[in-house]
Parts: sequence; C-alpha cells; structure tokens
Amino acid sequence: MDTIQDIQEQAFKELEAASDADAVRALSVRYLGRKGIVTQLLRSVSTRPPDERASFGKRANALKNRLNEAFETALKRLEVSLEGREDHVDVTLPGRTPPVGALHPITQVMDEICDIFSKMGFDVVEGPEVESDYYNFEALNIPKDHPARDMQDTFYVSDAVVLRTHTSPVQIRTMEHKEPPVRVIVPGKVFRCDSDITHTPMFHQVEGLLVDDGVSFGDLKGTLTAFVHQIFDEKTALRFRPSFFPFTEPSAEVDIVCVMCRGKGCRVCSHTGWLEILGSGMVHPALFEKVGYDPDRYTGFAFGMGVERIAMLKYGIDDIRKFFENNARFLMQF
Ligand code: 2NL
Repeated sequence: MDTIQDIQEQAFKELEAASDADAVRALSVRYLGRKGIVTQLLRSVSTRPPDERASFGKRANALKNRLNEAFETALKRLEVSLEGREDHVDVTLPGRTPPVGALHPITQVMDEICDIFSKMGFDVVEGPEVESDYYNFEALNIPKDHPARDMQDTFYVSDAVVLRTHTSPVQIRTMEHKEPPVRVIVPGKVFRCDSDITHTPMFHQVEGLLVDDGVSFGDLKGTLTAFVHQIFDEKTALRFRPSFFPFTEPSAEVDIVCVMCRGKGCRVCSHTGWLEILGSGMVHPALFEKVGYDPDRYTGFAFGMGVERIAMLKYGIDDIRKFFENNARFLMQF
C-alpha cells in the first residue's frame, strides 16, 4: 500500500544527490516521463480494488504534482547557480596571477653598478668572452711566466685562445680604436678554473677605465668613493690599501668597513674589521704604449670588481653557489 510513500522518498533522495541540471532533467524523465514511474502509477489506478481507487488516485496525483514542483525548483536553482555547469565562469573570483619572471640578482646588481657609473659619464661597453692570449694577458702587461696564465687558473680553448679571466680585454680594444678621453664601464662574464664556497668557474665582473689629460690618483679616489656611497650607503667608511696588479702602478685595493660587525672584527672580515670590495690603480704606462697612446701625455685610472662578491655583501649571502643553483624561492627574494 505504501508504494507511493516509498517512491516519494526514493525520488527526493535521488533529487538531493543530483548535482547539475542534466541530472535533474534525467530524474524528471525517470519519474514523470511517458514511461516514468509515477506515470505508470497513475495508469495503474484502474487496476486497484474499487474502494481504494479514489484515494490512491488522489495520492498518486499529489505525488506527481509535488515531484513536478520539486524538479522545477531544483532546475531553476541549478541553472542560476554556476556550480555544476560545464561552461561556468565565476566573474567574481579573483584572477590567478601568472608567475612573472624577474632579473637575476646578479644582473640587478650589475645593472645598478653600471647605472651609477653611467650617471658619472661612463659609457657601458661589452666584448667577447672567448679571447686571444694577446688581449687577455700580453696587452695587460701580464708576463709569460705569470701564475694567472697557468693551465690551473685559466680555461684554454687552444694555445693562444682562452676564456677571458677578466673584462680588461674590452678596455684594451676600446683604447685601440679610440683616442682619449675614454670613459668606459665594462660588465660581463669571466672564467677562472676555481670552485669552492667563494669561487665559481664563471662569475661576473665590472671593470672601469678612464683616460684623459691630467687624470690623478685623487680622481680615482673621488670616483670610487662616490661609487661605494651609492652602491652601499653614504655612511659606509672605506679605505685605500696599497696592492699590486701588473696592469696598474700604483695599485690599491678598496675595503669597506665590515657590513656584519661594523669594524669590530668578526669571522666574515677575518677579524680585520674590513672587507675588500674592489681592485684599482693608475693605468701602467706599458699599456698605453701597446695601444698607441702617448704615455708621456696621458694618465688614467682603472678598477675591477666581482659582482657576486658585491651582491653577497649587499644582501648578506654566505655562499656564492646559491646564485647558480636556480632555486626560485632563493632568487625571488631580490
Ligand atoms: C680586481 C682587480 C682590477 C683593473 C682591474 C684594468 C684594465 C685596464 C688597464 C688597467 Cl685595460 N687596469 N683593470 C685594474 C685594477 C684592478 O681588478 O680585483 N678585480 C676583481
């Protein structure tokens, strides 16, 4: 007798489980369609015993109406709601930002260094990474027996061709085709046969060269002091310490007060209170002879720095290899 009640319960259970409009439409066909369960129920009224027909028919009809209404309501709700629609687009959702690339921290620092010197009137120039022995060593007054020329320190492509160990060959090429005044800043990759926590076989350098009438060591000090105050900050103390390079005379290394201990002495500065950041000096007259400048007329200063080293000091990074591991979570911090 209670088939009607059972059918109703079953229909509502299935309706609750229907997650999209198509599922509701299928249910409507299953119950109310031409061969639907409720349709057949209504057709069976005439087969009932005469005293039950009236009430059975009434209840079956009521079920048909109730289901019809429930299916309609569910359909309306699902068609308005975007959920469950194959083509749904919720225009109120926040956009998914695609991950955007950025410049490598070394590139950023290299650009920053070049910008500072550009504003002081230096032209940015670049040159080949594979160089002749002549431009990499000979023209720079580096003698044949110098340790820098050793197979242990330099990548040789052939007897007379190397991967450049500094960007200085670019300055030599510049002087060869241009008379003073010369003011150039040269960024680029350089290569040395070396690998540990402070050395990678490829690293980046920025070198600078200024040649003109009457250039003095005072000009070198003023220029590099202005640079240090811009790349770190204007309160950073620095000092010029005598040094030696085959291509400059006199030569000086520039130290800044230790960024970790501010001069007190710590592990980072080997308890000296100072950190070396670049090498510099007055261009050796032998170089002017080689490029055809008059060494009795012109003087100049030059300097060179490792970009990784500047970046490590600027950002407090302890291992140079972190720049080359391509760990995006490390690189995205800059
Ligand atoms: C360092 C030291 C230096 C130069 C580079 C240079 C270039 C020419 C003439 C004279 Cl063409 N000098 N470059 C001079 C002094 C130091 O680099 O420690 N670099 C990482």
